[in-house]
Amino acid sequence: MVVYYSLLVLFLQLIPSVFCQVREFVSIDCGGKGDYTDTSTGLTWISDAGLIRYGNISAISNTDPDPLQYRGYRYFPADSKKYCYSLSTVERRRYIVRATFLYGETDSNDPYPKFELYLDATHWSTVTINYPTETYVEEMIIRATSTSINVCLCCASTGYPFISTLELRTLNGSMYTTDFEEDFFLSVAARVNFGALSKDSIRYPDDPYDRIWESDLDKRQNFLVGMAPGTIRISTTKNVRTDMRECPPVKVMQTAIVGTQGSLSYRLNLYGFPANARAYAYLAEIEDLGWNESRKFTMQKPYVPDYSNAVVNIAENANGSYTLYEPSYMNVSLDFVLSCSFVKTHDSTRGPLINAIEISRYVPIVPKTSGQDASVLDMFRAMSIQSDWACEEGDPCIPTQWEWVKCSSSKPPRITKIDLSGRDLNGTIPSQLKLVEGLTELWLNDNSLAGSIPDMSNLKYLTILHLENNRLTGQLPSYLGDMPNLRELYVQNNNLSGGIPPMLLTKKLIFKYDGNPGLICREQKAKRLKLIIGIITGVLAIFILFLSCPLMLRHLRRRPLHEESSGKCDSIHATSKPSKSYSVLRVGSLITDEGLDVTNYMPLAELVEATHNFSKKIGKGSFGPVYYGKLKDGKEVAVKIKADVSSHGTKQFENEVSLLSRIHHKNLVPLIGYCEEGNQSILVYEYMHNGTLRDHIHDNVKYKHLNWLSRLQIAEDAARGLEYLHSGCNPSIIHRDVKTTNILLDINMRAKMSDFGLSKQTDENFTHVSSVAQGTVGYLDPEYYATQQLSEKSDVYSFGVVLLELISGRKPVSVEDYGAERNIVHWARSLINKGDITSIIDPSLENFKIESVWRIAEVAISSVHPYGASRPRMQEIELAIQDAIKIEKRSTSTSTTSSHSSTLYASHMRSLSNSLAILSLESPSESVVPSAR
Ligand SMILES: *[C@@H]1O[C@H](CO)[C@@H](O)[C@H](O)[C@H]1NC(C)=O
Ligand SMILES: *[C@@H]1O[C@H](CO)[C@@H](O)[C@H](O)[C@H]1NC(C)=O
Ligand SMILES: *[C@@H]1O[C@H](CO)[C@@H](O)[C@H](O)[C@H]1NC(C)=O
Ligand SMILES: *[C@@H]1O[C@H](CO)[C@@H](O)[C@H](O)[C@H]1NC(C)=O
Ligand SMILES: *[C@@H]1O[C@H](CO)[C@@H](O)[C@H](O)[C@H]1NC(C)=O
Ligand SMILES: CC(=O)N[C@H]1CO[C@H](CO)[C@@H](O)[C@@H]1O
Repeated sequence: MVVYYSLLVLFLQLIPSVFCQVREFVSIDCGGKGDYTDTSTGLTWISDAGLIRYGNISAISNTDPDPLQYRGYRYFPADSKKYCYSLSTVERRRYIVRATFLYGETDSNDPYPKFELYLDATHWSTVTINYPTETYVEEMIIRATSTSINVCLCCASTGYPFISTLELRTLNGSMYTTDFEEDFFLSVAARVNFGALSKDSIRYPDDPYDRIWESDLDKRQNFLVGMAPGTIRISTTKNVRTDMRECPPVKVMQTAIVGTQGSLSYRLNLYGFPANARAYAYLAEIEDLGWNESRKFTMQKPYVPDYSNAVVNIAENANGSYTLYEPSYMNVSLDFVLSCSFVKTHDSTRGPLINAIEISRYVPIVPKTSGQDASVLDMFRAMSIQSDWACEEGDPCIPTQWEWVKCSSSKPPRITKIDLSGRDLNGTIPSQLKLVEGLTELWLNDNSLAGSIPDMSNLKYLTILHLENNRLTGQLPSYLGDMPNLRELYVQNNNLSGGIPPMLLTKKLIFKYDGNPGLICREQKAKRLKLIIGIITGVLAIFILFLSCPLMLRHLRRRPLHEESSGKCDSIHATSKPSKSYSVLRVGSLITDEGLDVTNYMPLAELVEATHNFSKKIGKGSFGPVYYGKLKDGKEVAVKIKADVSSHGTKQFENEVSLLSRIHHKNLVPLIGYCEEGNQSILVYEYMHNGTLRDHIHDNVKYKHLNWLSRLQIAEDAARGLEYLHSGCNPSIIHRDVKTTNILLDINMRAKMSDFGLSKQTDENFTHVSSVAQGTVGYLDPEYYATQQLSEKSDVYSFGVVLLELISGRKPVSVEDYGAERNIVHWARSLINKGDITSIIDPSLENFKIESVWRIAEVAISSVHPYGASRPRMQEIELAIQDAIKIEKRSTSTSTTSSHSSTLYASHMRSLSNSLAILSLESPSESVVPSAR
């Protein structure tokens, strides 16, 4: 039996080793030309040439040639197949599996690759190359589930799948044990060495397990954004004892950062989050404290109940200086932006200290295809090892099925169809076929199979069986007549002999058996039998019908109850399955006419009266002019007149009204009526007393200044409205024109989105940059503009611009404000990337928490990411805004936290923002602040 004949057989010896000793690694240079030793690490790299059948090699020319493994990569076709490397493992041992990707600068204008990475059947990551000169690293910590693992690439949505290196690192028996390892892998999201001496990361040989400890000086990472003043880097040359379970390298523990003014903070982005995580801090006292000194601190953020009140005293916890202490959370739920802060207790003389952290996301393990099914498939593969079909790699079913099998969607998947017609199979049909219990179709016709038909009597779902045109011998087994679901049985042109089981001739079944000289056909007998069986079956059927009648009646009676909840837009909860289809209402056919009667039809005369013959114009939307009106019942309304009727036609207008009248959400401006008379198409909306958000931000004459908390609340309302359009409506609605003039404020200053679900036509700022891409200058998603592909992420981009406007109080496009950069996105991005947030904050804002502004700035910058796929969803943005509101409200609410911690928090805030001379006036502890400075 040849199983995985093409696999690399790597013997990972179990060397009995001293703790933290060097172990054997597998380092594969994908697309590499030969084997070599990397002089900087001493690691031996092998070429993948003998390990994988498919893919081509691409060389990277214009990148610096070091290290060698990044001189080229292997790439695979962008087809429906998956391409896998198989690595030998020892079952239940723990490993680090690391795949890296460096695309390199290319001359072509093709989009950069985006594809999927799988570890066995578990989705590991979506690899998205945004920057071709950056090395993307995916690292998974696993406990091997069997004697080999597959790392598969597939499903390119742009470009083609490729890989630069694949590494397997054996861990010590108990390292990285978790309570969840039966069901979860750990995907490493951050492993940071604080106080690093250089920008280089630390790995083998300093780390005997070759974990990569990223330097906090690495500019790309922004680990120290939002750093508290007084933060210094310290290091020692003395040895640090690290012989605890996770065993970080001594070199990592010899450096640290210290908050000399009492607080320490950092933030980082955790890709793949929000999620549940395993989080470790690695701490060691590496300063020599005097007898009368102490270092005690607590973690203020993120707030984790049960942990945040615990006081850390490193030397005491570790029982001595220069000794590792590794407090950990085995299961903590973290957001995309991790913002940490530590503050010293008031009886402590030194500020907090951190040497390193490590955060990994729990990734649920998806079960592989049933092992017994896979073993049978392997037997078939072994019959024809040279052919392409037998060389398909990885799991037979996940993420894509092998070309010759079909699978059930159960967990684990089972094989339901094997199609090996005409594949040059010789040998006998494996007797283990009966193990494939879910099989419904088996096609083995037109091969050279010999021997007898094996026992398949337990395959109760088998409906189609093709064995014709082989060299099968022996009898036609009698169980074939008893298979309950068999509908098609072809055995012609074999060497079968003996009698035909009578049931086969009487059953309702397509049965072909000619061309078998030895088969004896007893048709006469069979016909009589058929009659008798027919009668018996008839009687039985009637009998069964009688029996089942009461049951059926009961069933029928119950049914209407299940059919009640049918989905209208307003009854669909926001968490319902996101719909794949989008409606911008240009696609009229998506919407039916039902629902027109929900919204009032209003005669033109009534509207003329309500608006005093359209005398008070209050605005101009993309739809047309808007007038103020007051209905007879006293209700104030905004009346929108459609400017250009001719180009649309009434059918479309009806469709729009029909859809709009079914959308109800407290953060969307409600439609209360419509009118269609003469050449006029008119929509009547609830009147929003406080005008547009734009007026409140940019028009200081008409309205009083909005403070930060009100801005946050407006942002939250608007985000909710948009989120509802994206995921609460079916079909999903893309707004296409999110901007501050389309965010309206009601009498209570609650924000509602307006102007959604309309065909956009006439707004002056509305750009007609191309025949398809439409939006307002300054808010228009550049990716949508470039690709013409509209998605919800285009709204996210525009909303990001709105958030930047809220922070800065500046307009989206302005030559005076931004100079050469011209727009708010470039301007804000470059400042925020430098860690300089104070320069973008609206100078008229007072009394705000810088942390809260940071939270919004971060989510705004990720929202205006050039690539839609990298932007957050509205739901994540909403969560970020809620976070910011929580932060903002913290000291103003009657505090539940202990008074000393809020004191320190306030002082921390003060020192952070002292360049703006901002201090939260509500802070209950003014008097304590100076002592902390
Ligand atoms: C790899 O190279 C071969 C021959 O040069 C070519 O036919 C094939 O299309 C290439 N494969 C990919 C994925 O580009
Ligand atoms: C972590 O905790 C959450 C909620 O308490 C639970 O649902 C989850 O199963 C736990 N484990 C992991 C690995 O996520
Ligand atoms: C600790 O004691 C030394 C003298 O032994 C003194 O100079 C120093 O100020 C003291 N530090 C504190 C924080 O009390
Ligand atoms: C702590 O260290 C001291 C010596 O430095 C030793 O005597 C003591 O047993 C240690 N305690 C523990 C709990 O390891
Ligand atoms: C058929 O089987 C024989 C031995 O049983 C083997 O030598 C031969 O290569 C096989 N033919 C094919 C096409 O696999
Ligand atoms: C296989 C192996 O090296 N196991 C070691 C892992 O680390 C523990 C200490 O925590 C040692 O006791 C084991 O021998």
